[in-house]
Amino acid sequence: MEGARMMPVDEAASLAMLRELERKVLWISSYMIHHANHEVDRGDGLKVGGHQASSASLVTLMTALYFRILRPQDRVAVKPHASPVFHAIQYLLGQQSLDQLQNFRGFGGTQSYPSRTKDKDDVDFSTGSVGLGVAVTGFASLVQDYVHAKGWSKDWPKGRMIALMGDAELDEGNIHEALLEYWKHGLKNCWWVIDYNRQSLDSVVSDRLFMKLAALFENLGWRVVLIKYGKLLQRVFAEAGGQRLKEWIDDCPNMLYSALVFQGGAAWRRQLEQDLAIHPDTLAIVRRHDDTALANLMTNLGGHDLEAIIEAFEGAPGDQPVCFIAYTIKGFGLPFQGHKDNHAGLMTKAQIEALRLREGINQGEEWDRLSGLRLPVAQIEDFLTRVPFRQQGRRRLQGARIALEPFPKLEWKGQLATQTGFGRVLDEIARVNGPLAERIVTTSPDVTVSTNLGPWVNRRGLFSLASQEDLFRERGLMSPQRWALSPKGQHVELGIAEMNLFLLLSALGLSHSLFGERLLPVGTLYDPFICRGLDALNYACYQDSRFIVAGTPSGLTLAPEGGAHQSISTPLIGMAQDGLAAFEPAYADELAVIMEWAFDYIQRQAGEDAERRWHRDEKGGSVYLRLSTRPLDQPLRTITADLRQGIIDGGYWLRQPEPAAELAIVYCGAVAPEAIEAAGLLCEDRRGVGVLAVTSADRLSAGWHAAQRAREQGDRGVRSRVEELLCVVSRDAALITVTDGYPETLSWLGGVCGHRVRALGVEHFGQSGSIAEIYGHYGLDVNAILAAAEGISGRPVRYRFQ
Ligand SMILES: Cc1ncc(C[n+]2csc(CCOP(=O)(O)OP(=O)(O)O)c2C)c(N)n1
Ligand SMILES: [Mg+2]
Repeated sequence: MEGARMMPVDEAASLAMLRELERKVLWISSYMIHHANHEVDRGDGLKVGGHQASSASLVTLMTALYFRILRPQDRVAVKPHASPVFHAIQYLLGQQSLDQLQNFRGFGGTQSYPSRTKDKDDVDFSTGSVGLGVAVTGFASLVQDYVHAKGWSKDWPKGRMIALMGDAELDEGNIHEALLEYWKHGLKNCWWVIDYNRQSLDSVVSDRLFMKLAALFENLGWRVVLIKYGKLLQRVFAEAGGQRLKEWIDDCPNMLYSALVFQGGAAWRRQLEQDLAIHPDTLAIVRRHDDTALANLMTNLGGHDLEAIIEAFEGAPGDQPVCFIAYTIKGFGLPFQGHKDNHAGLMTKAQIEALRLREGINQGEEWDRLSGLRLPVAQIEDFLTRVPFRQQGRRRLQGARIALEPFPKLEWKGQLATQTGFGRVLDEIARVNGPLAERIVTTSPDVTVSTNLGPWVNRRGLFSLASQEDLFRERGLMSPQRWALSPKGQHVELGIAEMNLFLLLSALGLSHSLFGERLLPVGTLYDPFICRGLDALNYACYQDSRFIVAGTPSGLTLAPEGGAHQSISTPLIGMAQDGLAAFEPAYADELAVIMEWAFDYIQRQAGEDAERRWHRDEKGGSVYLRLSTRPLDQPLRTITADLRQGIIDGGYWLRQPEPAAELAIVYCGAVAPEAIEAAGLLCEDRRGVGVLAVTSADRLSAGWHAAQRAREQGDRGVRSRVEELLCVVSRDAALITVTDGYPETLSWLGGVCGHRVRALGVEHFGQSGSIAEIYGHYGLDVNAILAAAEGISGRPVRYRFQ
């Protein structure tokens, strides 16, 4: 019989210790939240919240994991609202400071949601936007497989990538997209532990739907482990009449169960007496328990029972991803447990006092790491120092910098599109086959060939843990694509889901930190679909993941391929996205310069204080290249050091304006020919019209803002690139800006030195046709530029068509 089995002494002692720690974690996390809301005067009288109920839900599971199950190589994404639990555990392990706890949700303190970049302790994956932290774990596991398949990461064993997730997170579509992708790649070392409290933010989660989700996991190769009942209940179920009680619980609607949890022992008794009146054996069980014991029994769900949890974790298979569905009670152990509206609930002062007394914590000892624990301090400390998870201290690894030399020097002749240039640079890197080529990993959501990654893939192969020859090739059938799959391959082909692209990039771009091996990830997608994956892109940047992403083709230049896919807003996304340097070159030689710089930039690492310097370049980041399929005549020129710097800083004069010129044309990207031709025509009746090539509106504007800030802080000599560029334009002159994107990408240039501006760009989209037709239709052609010149100067222009 279950209950009669004797437990080894060590195991019993370990469980007793964990039970004490569980109480302590609940106390500290609750007190952290309470303190932030009641004790800290933030001057604005606002409560900062803290999601006590949501936090309490995971206390037992996290106690079992962190103090017993986890190893240093395991990486965890902790549910956003369990942040206090995570930090409390770190504190007990001696890896978090008291002042950080006391400043929960405050400026510079522990973050509301675990954050790799802002928290000072050891957060593996940021969470916050629900679904993303969960899904990144599976991709991290695939990256781990990749790194090990290459024979790297020898000093760091494979770990489990774990998500501690809310049940409502399964409503997010990105989770389901990820599950399909994992299946294709043979995911293994991944655990998703679902905090199945059957509550979301607003309401109660549907139980019947959830069991369908469990079937979905199984269908996709996961082992599903239910952690449904605790040991108390399991023992009672084995007694006479116990099965009836189990049936009663299984049939109990979530709403009723939640209400009874909230109401407590007497309510349980009333309900059970009524429902089980004709089952004397079962009633006897109920009557044997007093109100407190009855409430304990009836809320003894698996997710709050250390023994049941440990049994499940320790018995999990090693060769499959595992989904644990842990039944829990939102707010367990707190006064609002089970209440359907408890998500944002905060404990009152009286309630926290009652909790303090219940946990045996003396006044004034609220923050003591070990106060209120009923085991000898030395024994607890000894246990804590031996917790396997903490044996490596802070687990932030570093990957050595990858040398870029020799970076290919290509000659660019004739007509070329930037997308073609992009493919050629990668192809040449692959051909040269140096350390750079070895560390690049490419990926694309089903647009590998159409974004020009084909030549790279032909040379480097597709990644898969299992080898598979290219059948077409084996049979001698003609195809430009050689798509053999093997563990040596360096391209990860994804299905069409841009969320997955950015989540995979996010994981690849953290490989140095998670696995100690630096990768240089390059992803491609059609530019408009950046919006489809935007939250995951933002998430990747927030985690300080490092990668290059090429959005191509972009803008109206997609012309005949489909009006629906013309991207307009992406240049603004590139500018506004923190952690992402955006470029939109017109020519292949510019792109080559940018790519070389980008492979260095994504590897830079500087401390947070570097942020305070006026230019943040030393800090590094990710890079976005907005490219086009429009072939342009390439300039025949040598890239001088000055030109190189201009391209990187975001712009240079293609043709310097004469001092008295009344006009300059500023262009960005594939509209270069229109800008140049219009300038040529305008020069017939206007003196020395300048042409400014913008390769990065993002970096020009960032540099400008930074320089202004630096000057305001006393660094008066600082001048940004864009200020240097525009100061040569007479103050009376006007700027005509033109770009194949939203006009405000460049219109701000007028603010730099006070020039009048006419900003041309795309405000409407959707027609397909030739580029000439579409540029004409939407006002981006030569004639539109001439019309703008006429409009802004008030004088007719000779060559303008009416
Ligand atoms: C993408 C996104 N949408 C909405 C929210 C706001 N939000 C925060 S938690 C939450 C629901 C949480 O439910 P669950 O995942 O079950 O966690 P629990 O608190 O019940 O453990 C919502 C809607 C969010 N953080 N991210
Ligand atoms: Mg929930």
